[in-house]
Parts: sequence; C-alpha cells; structure tokens
Amino acid sequence: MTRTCSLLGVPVETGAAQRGCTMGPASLRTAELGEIIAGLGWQVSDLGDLTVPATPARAHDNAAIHHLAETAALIGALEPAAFDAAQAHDRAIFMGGDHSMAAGSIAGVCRHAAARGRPLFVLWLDAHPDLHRLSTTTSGNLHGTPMAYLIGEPGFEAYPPLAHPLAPENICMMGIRSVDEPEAAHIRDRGIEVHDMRAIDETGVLAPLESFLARVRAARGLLHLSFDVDFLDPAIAPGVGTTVPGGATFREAHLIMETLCDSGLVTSLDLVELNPFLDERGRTAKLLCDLTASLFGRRVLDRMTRSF
Ligand code: EXY
Ligand code: MN
Ligand code: MN
Ligand code: MN
Repeated sequence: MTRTCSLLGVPVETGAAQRGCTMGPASLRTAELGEIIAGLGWQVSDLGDLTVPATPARAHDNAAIHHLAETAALIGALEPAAFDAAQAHDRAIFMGGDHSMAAGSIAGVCRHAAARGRPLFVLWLDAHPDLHRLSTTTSGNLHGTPMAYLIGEPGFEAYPPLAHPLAPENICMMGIRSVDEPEAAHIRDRGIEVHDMRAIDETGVLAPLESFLARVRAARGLLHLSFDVDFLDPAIAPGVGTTVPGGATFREAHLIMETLCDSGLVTSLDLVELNPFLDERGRTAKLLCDLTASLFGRRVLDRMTRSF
C-alpha cells in the first residue's frame, strides 16, 4: 500500500521581524522536496499555497506591538479547511512561512486528532519556546507566540477559537537556548517538557526523544513535528532570521529524524522559518530536504546490513 503525503505552503512572514519567509515554500519546492519524498516511495500531492492576504501597511509605529494587528488578522484568515484537507493523507507537511503559521497548522492537527479520538502530541524543535502571550511579547513578532495560543492562553481573540487546545503535558521541546523571562515562568507553570541545549549536551538527543516517543505510543497518540530552522546550529543553517549560536548538529538532527521515522508515529509536520533571502545558494533549503528525507525513510544502510 503506497503511503501518501501532502505538501501545503503557508507563506506567512509578518510574524517575523525580517521579511523573506514568504519565499520558504517556493525554496523547498526548488530544492525538490516533493521529488525527494516521491523517490522514497511515497505518493506526493502538492496542494499549493494558502492565499495569504496582503497585510495592511504598518498600522502604527509602536515597536512592541507593530505586528500584532497585521498578523493576528492574518492568522484569523488562515483557512482551517485547507489544513483539514491536507490531513486526508498519511502524512501532511506544512511549509512555512514563519512560525506564527503553527497557530493554523497545529490547530488543524488538534481538530484532526480529536475527530479520531486520539490525543495529539507535539515535538517542538526550536531555539525558542514561542510561548509569549500577546500581553508579554516585547518584540510584537507573533512567531514568538504560537505555542501560547495553542495551549489555550487568553488574549488571542483575533485568532480562530480553539475547539481543542493542545495539552501542555503532550509537548516536548528540544534545542531551546533563547528564552524570555515570561516564557520561562510559563514553562514552569504549565509543566511543559523542555530539553534545552545544556540538557542535550549532557544526555544526547536519543534518550529524551525515546522517552517522549514511548509516552506517545502508550497513549496511542498522533505526533506532530514542528521543525524551526533555528533549532539547527547557524553554521549549518544560515537561512533563518533568528539564529542563535550553539544549535543542533547535522548528526543530532538526522538522528532525531531517523528515530522519528523508525517510530512510525509522525502524521504531520511543520517546516518553518526558512528564509531564502538570508540563505546561501539554497544551502539551508537543501539541508531541510535532506533531514526530511531521513524522516521519510532514506537510509545509507538498512538496519539489517548495519547490524553486522
Ligand atoms: N522570544 C523572542 C520574541 O518573542 O521576539 C524571539 C522569538 C523568535 C521566534 C522564532 C520562531 O522561533
Ligand atoms: Mn514588521
Ligand atoms: Mn519557532
Ligand atoms: Mn526559533
């Protein structure tokens, strides 16, 4: 039985300070993401891009909230039905676009999981927890807030109402290394599992990942992967607007993707914050495709050969 995969572009960029993420889906297509996945035996359907309304000219000069009106309305316009359609496949890939688009994609995945009576788990690979409420963000950049919306925090009235908020205990964050104080307080208050880079330095990525996957499996959960390019070390992934030194290595990232592949638990993923305007000859787009190939089954040697 051929497994099916959908690609849906979500070219949002007003959630970020640096423009350019609107070109993310096109850059992944230029790097042949669909062809690479099809070459691994999947039937790939490219559903095109969501229509992203032109955002109003800068509504006000208050730096602390200059994005809120623009992007809050924009997220409200994201077509829930489009996210639902993408999930009529064995695996859906939502191509960003800045991370504010997760407010559309993961809300859609929450609906999809609830309709099937399955709990949703989220693996968040990011340098940042993206856990600001609208009342705590100082940058006004909504890509720093989607997780607060998704767990049902107040203040996101401009967004679609969340029928099924994400359970904080079903979230695992890895790669975190840039946290603002209100976010740190929130992580503690809501009991969100976070493996920052210091913890990963000590344990490696495999132990915490396998422990989280065991929880997903025991709960018969669906697993969504939200992959922010800035999870990776800037030395290997320069094409992103919010680089933070000391990120995941090429092998740590591949080990995570290969382990997720072996688990068979991932039914949807976001690939976000790719900014071709900052990339070096498509280098970061190609790396993202290379890592996604590991999630979709590409191996140098299969497990049997390797075990000799
Ligand atoms: N915490 C900072 C802010 O809220 O502006 C930086 C957020 C960066 C968010 C990127 C998408 O991960
Ligand atoms: Mn702006
Ligand atoms: Mn992020
Ligand atoms: Mn980030």
